[in-house]
Amino acid sequence: MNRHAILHIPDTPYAYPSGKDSLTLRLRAASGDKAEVIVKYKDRYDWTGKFREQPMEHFASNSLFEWFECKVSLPRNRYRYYFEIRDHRGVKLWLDERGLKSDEENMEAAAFQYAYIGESDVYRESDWLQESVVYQVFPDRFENGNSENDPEGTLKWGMKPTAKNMFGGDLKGITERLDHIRELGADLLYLTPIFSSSSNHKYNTMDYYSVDKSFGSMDDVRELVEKCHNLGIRVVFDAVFNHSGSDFFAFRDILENQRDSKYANWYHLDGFPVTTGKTNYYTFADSIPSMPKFNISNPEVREYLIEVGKFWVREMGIDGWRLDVCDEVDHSFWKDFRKAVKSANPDAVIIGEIMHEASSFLKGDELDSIMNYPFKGACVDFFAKRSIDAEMFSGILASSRAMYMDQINRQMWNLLGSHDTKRFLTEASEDKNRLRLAAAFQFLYIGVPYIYYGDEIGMAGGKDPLCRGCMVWDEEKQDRELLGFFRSLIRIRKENPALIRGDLRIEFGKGGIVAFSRIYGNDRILAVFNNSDLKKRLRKGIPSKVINLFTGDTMELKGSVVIEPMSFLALKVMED
Ligand code: ARE
Ligand code: CA
Repeated sequence: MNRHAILHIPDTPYAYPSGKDSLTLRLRAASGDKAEVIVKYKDRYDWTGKFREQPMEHFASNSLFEWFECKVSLPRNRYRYYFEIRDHRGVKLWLDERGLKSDEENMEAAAFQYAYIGESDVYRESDWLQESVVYQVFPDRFENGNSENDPEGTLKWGMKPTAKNMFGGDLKGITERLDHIRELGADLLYLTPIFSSSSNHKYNTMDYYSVDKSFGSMDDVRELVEKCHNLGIRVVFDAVFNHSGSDFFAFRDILENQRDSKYANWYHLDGFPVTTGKTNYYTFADSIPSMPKFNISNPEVREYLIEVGKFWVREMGIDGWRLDVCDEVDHSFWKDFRKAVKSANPDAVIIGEIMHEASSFLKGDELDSIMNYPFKGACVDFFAKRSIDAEMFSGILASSRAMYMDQINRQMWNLLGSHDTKRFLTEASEDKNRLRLAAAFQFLYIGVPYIYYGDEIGMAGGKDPLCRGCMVWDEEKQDRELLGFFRSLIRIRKENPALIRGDLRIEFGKGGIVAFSRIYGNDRILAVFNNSDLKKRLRKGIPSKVINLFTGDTMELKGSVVIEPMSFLALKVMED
């Protein structure tokens, strides 16, 4: 047995409450050991009774590790537990607080302890978030619903986007086009920033309390949110709290009053005189003069931004925030922010923009989810570029799942692209089969599927700013078949709770084939993807009778299933 690989920590994500009455436990071992693991547990104050036993299930694996998981439950929710690990050669070891042991003697003393599950510490997952399908809109490029508010120099709809040009898109436009989103079936509208700001993307906020006049008025915001809610669509806005615009009142005051400014401590200044020319202050990325970074450790700044966070939730009824550059802002701020937003609306959700591993933000007391860029990266490399194989692909996703609580895995915003990346179709050299396969994967996998406006009708576009083209509304120029395909994906997801709430079990990951099951109670859906140019036959984990969720056909399978090149199957298991 590879002892070095064995890991358990009595803390998230290796031990965490799955509800107020149950504890989820995980253990990591070496994947080559094909281990079997049993958890033995009892009440921490039970000195004489026997330990109960529960086998752990295989949960995820990559080329190095395999993770096991199970849920245990006891009346008083105070646990003492240890693990019995057996490898495929029959070697047995026991793991407790002191490490690995080769006998099972005197296990009371040094067993792990999870002393108590405090109800208020239990992470409250968001059912509605898990059920959602996200649709991201970049407001300047979706629809121009009111030409009277167009900014100076507005270009003709559909011209080539550059870093600075504007196309007159606005909130009225989005409101007018909600039927497109509704008919598609998406029901969580995420807008990149809409507050007053000089740029086309509006990530340099000038005023957090007003909507940019080229996007509309506060009444337009109210109308949009209300219409969305009437249609069953929730709305998430973008909060840019890492930095402000250089024309935000506090920074302007510094530029004017320098040392005497009462806002000097609102930013990270290198010295005086502060100038936007030399950018002698900390900015977003490197020396972007229009984006001075806030000193969020300053209580005044905190209070200001937290009020902003509450205001739009409480007064304008938005359903949550997407937090820009989330990983460059203090954890303690997000903890306070979470409390404030949830006090304004306990159902509001908080999504971080973190492009990498984010477990330190996702323990339950800061974010509810992130934009899952590692998922996007894996899908681009596997489906679009074919630069990684099926083993690597499923390994990347497995290590990611192992980092987060199950509740969080069900809430991840699984995107294929955004306003910051090349569009998926462009990554895939405009091969729509690759996009279809990746989209099907996205909708059958665990987590919240996410559509970047226009991907559903076949828009292409290179890296920022080319990925921010004007939405194509001329039906003749839209790929209507692709749109139909996206609609079916959404419908199938909505009709099958296993796809939303089900656990994920990987069945196979080799030779261009990835197969997994989504399991929810007695329901199982088997999803198989053939990302190769050869017809393949899968024999592992094949049930005897299934319904194809796309065609509605019942199929009797005799121990194997054939998958055409570059295609997938979504099969509801009728008989195993
Ligand atoms: C401009 C250029 C970009 C350049 C960027 C940074 O156009 O090509 O990458 O500057 O130098 C907004 C605008 C952008 C504009 C930027 C600055 O939308 O068009 O980009 O302002 O004027 C990192 C951060 C991540 C951030 C990206 C852009 O970690 O938080 O960079 N994303 C958010 C928004 C953006 C927004 C801002 C932040 C600023 O979603 O739209 O930009 O408010 C690797 C790294 C990532 C890195 C990424 C950059 O993957 O691992 O950490 O993300 O590259 O693409
Ligand atoms: Ca307009």
